Amino acid sequence: MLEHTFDGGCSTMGDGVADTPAEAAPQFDCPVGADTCDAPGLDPINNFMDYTQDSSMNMFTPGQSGWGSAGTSVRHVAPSQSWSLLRYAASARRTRR
Ligand SMILES: [Ca+2]
Repeated sequence: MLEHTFDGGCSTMGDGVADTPAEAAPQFDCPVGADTCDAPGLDPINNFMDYTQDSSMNMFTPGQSGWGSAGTSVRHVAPSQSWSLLRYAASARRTRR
């Protein structure tokens, strides 16, 4: 399943997706330029699998897309964990009709 971008923290495994920059912990709001790990890349605050506000989230990486469409990936996320993702999934479903 697709993990959150902060899963694994700064470890080399991170979230298990090669092209998402590691981050130490979830980011909230929209901390542009945040960089919580020494590994290359700023924290992926624009990624749907982080916890930033909806207006900041606008992408999955190509590696994450390999897990399937957003609609199938987000079903693995518990409702209590990310309302933003669920709202995104709902809007994606509406768009698809
Ligand atoms: Ca970094």
